[in-house]
Amino acid sequence: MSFRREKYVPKGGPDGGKGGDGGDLLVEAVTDLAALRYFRHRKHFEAENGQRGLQKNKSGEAGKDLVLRVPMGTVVTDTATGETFELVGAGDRWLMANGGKGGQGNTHFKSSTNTTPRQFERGGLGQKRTLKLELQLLADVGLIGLPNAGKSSLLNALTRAKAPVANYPFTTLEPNLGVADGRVLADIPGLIEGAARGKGLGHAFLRHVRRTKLLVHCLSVEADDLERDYRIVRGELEAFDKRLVEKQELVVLTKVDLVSPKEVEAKLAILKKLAKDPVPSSIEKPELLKALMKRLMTEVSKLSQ
Ligand SMILES: Nc1nc2c(ncn2[C@@H]2O[C@H](COP(=O)(O)OP(=O)(O)O)[C@@H](O)[C@H]2O)c(=O)[nH]1
Ligand SMILES: [Mg+2]
Repeated sequence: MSFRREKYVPKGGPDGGKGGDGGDLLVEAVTDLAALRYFRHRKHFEAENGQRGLQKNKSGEAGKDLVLRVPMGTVVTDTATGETFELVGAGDRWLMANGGKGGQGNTHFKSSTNTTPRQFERGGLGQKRTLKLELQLLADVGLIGLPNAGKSSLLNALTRAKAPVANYPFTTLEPNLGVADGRVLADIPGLIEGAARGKGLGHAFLRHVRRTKLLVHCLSVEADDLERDYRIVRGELEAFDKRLVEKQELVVLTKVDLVSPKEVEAKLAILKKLAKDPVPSSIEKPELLKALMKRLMTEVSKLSQ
């Protein structure tokens, strides 16, 4: 509430402006798959308040919206209503909570019968919500294969992931993730790799390949018996869940820089008997990586339709 104060005018008219609206709170999906780390310690988030209405009938400034950035694949659940919001692709946005509306200043209440209104409106309260953020991996491509096949290296080479790489059979229980061309690639610890580590893996594994469209089966040129290795992994998949072997599979011959072109051809010939169009690859050969990437994207696009 405010009245004009001017020289020589004993009592000016009302000039209290409208209060600014409060900012809204939104969630937006980003490609940084580790973005949920920001929510580990901070639990309360508020968009900016609107500014007070001003004299001279000036409106207060609106509060800034707050955009919470979450990894693509995050499912937001309203814990009170159970309503869910899926953020599938980067850039997807949902309005989660409306900011309060700014209140009218006393100018608004001026009329011929009420020339000096003392009324004004209080600003509305913003919406409050309790939300649960959960990352449900939406890997488009899952890298599978025996330990040491070069899965993690390939993931790192194709994306900006930093999956641990070792020259001995080695695994982490959680899959490593990376994004390439807006597609999520997951280096999935093999069932065999995890079997020795006991329980827990099965569940994590299934959860992560649930939405996978394409399985990239990595086989190293170092393998003594490619056919045997191929069948071991296929067997494990099938034993785990029959639906997994029905997924589209792309066979990749890895580490081809380690052997002669002649040997690469011989090994590809073996793989051709097992799968359609096996692809040679090496993290040392950018041209092969490029071709592989192209092939991956073509296959995934086909499967997305
Ligand atoms: N020369 C060569 N070595 C590779 C290549 N890819 C992976 N490696 C090596 O193979 C070993 C196993 O790789 P890693 O990615 O950890 O295999 P994973 O167990 O299937 O994840 C590591 O020593 C890597 O450095 C490649 O294209 N060329
Ligand atoms: Mg690995």
